[in-house]
Amino acid sequence: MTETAHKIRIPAPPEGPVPWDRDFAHQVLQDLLRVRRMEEKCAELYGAQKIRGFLHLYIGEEAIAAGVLRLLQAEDNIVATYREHGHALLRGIAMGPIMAEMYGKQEGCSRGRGGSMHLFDRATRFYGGNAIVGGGLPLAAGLALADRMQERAAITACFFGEGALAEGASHEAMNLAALWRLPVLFLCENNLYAMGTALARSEAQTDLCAKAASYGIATLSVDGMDVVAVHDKVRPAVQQVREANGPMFVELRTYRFRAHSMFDPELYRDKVEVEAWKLRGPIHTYTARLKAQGLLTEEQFLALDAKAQAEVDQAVAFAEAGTFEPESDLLRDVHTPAEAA
Ligand SMILES: Cc1ncc(C[n+]2csc(CCOP(=O)(O)OP(=O)(O)O)c2C)c(N)n1
Ligand SMILES: [Mg+2]
Repeated sequence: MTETAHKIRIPAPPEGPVPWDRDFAHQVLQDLLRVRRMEEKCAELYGAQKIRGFLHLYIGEEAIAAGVLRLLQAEDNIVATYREHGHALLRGIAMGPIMAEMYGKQEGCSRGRGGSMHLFDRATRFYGGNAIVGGGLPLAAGLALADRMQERAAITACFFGEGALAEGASHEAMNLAALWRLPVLFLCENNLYAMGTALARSEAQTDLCAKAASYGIATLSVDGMDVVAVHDKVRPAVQQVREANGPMFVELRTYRFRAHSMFDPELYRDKVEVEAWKLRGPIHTYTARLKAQGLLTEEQFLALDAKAQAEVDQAVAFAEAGTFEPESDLLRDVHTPAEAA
């Protein structure tokens, strides 16, 4: 256990046997690598000005999406934030349309009108991508209420950063979800910073579970850098929400390895802290555990990695071949008829 500025405690890296069979273990590793390689490419493409505007990378936090999304079913809804590329991909949106969306091309999953922060796909019930901090929680409560009213058996998984808990809308949503026993799984990705503000600098109560518990919501805190812990500990939480028809709150303790967005000089955290967290990196710790157990060879790792890289190459080619919307399309989806404007 190391302690750095802002009283941030860094536990030892995840270790110990992985209680999964080889096939499943490899599938999860493939998920982690797909997200990581896609986003590394996005960073490169941003430098080349192929991707513009905002870009918030999930690098370092992938174990959360990789661990949770496998627990959901096709009829469940997902709501996420602007740091949602990994969730979108692992929910089943193809990498090509995700990359085309990053480029702002009309072949993108939001037809090029959303960009990095607004990936959306009705078919997989991926309800965004939301640029408003805390904006997803009321949306999730609404989706769950709609399911209840339409007698659909589904849960809504709502991912958000710990910064969202400083927003009133999040508390209103948690309160109503608890009061009406809505099937929402609140998944708080606590990476300890909201842009440049450390949790303890902005919140009087830094125990995030205590906030949810104040609404009578059952809570759970999990090491979000450990894909095994995320998957195996969130599983009963998903089950509980599904069966008990009421919300649950899970804090996933994590860390982003990159800047908040592409415009952040990172003056608020020291390099020692970042390097200490990197030792807990979700891909290399998991890979090391699998190898130590004889569940993975270096050749198998390289093959999975090459597969992820090939998918990225194809996605980039798809985005490059895509087209920008013609100007004549500009008024499509504008709800006031042009003549009345
Ligand atoms: C309502 C609102 N206020 C402020 C912002 C500006 N803003 C963008 S990201 C961010 C930090 C959010 O941090 P957190 O919720 O912890 O998510 P993380 O970026 O760490 O994943 C802020 C304040 C915003 N987008 N929306
Ligand atoms: Mg945060």
